[in-house]
Amino acid sequence: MAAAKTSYKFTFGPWNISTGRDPFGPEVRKELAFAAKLREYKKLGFDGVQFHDDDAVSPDLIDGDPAAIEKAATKMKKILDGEGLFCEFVAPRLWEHPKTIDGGYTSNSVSDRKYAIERSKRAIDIANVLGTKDIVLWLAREGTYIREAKDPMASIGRIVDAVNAMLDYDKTIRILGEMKPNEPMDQAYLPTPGHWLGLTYRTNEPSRVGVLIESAHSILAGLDPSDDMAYVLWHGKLWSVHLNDQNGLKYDQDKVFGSVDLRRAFNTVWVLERGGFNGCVGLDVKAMRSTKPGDQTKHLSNSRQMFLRMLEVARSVDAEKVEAFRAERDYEGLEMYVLQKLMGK
Ligand code: XUL
Ligand code: MN
Repeated sequence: MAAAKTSYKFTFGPWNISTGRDPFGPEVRKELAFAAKLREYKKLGFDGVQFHDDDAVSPDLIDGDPAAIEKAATKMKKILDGEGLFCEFVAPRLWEHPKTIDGGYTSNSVSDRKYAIERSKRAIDIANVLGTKDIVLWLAREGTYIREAKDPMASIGRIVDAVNAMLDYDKTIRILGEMKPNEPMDQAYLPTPGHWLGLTYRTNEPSRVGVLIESAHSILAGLDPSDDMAYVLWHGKLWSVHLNDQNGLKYDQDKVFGSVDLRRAFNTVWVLERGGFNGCVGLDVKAMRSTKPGDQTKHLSNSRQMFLRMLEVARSVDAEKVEAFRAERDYEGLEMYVLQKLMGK
């Protein structure tokens, strides 16, 4: 077991301060200016920012001249430096552009697949300017609404080809897959961290391909986030997490970490701590739609507070006691020990 960390670094993305727009209704809060969002980070106790490519560089520039992209990214880097923040990762947004309507890397259109790879290379350029080596791939539209729509074997090969193209383009970047079983697609390719993990070993440089696990995504797949995290930690490939919570198998809710299931949150923190997790603690959480503008960042500070509180609980667990319960096969006793801890005893 790796030594416990003394401190964790906290991150979130600008999309985590949102207007409340959902598929059924418009904005209920005004969009906060990007610079104003960045000013919130330190106040809320956060250290770093997660970017989509077009969060860092205006969407109008993203398909244009690479020199203009670099210039815009340089400006963003200065703003980050001014706020004392670092960039954790850059993720190419391959799910909103008309050329990604049928997926990016797995689109049936040759020219659209080419667009997805070119755009991913630009995301790497942006990451280099922002001073991070981590590229996150959420494979949002890499899947189908009906199984016959794409060749499922060719699609997996195309994802590997895209990852290899990125690894070749820059010999220092790392690629982290953030898998999700559904939404926006009915059926996603590589729906779980385990699926992605298997694929990492078939890329040209497995040591540079790892995993970001989001709690809600594991829950949506009917899996326990801490088991997914433990599995990937064992492989030395858990390089980031998106912690949040989720009420059952519904749409991706991005609720405050620990707000639905305290025991699941405890297990998550216990595994991260005992497994020597070394990445940032990302909190991919959303405010409730009914939240008033003045409260629109509370879900972020609350999630961070929940993590830190759970860390205290996890650190107060007596490992020898746990071993004694295990040795006696007294799982009822162990369960009560954990429940008492969660109730503050
Ligand atoms: C989607 C999701 C994204 C990624 C970044 O469910 O979690 O916010 O984290 O692209
Ligand atoms: Mn996420």
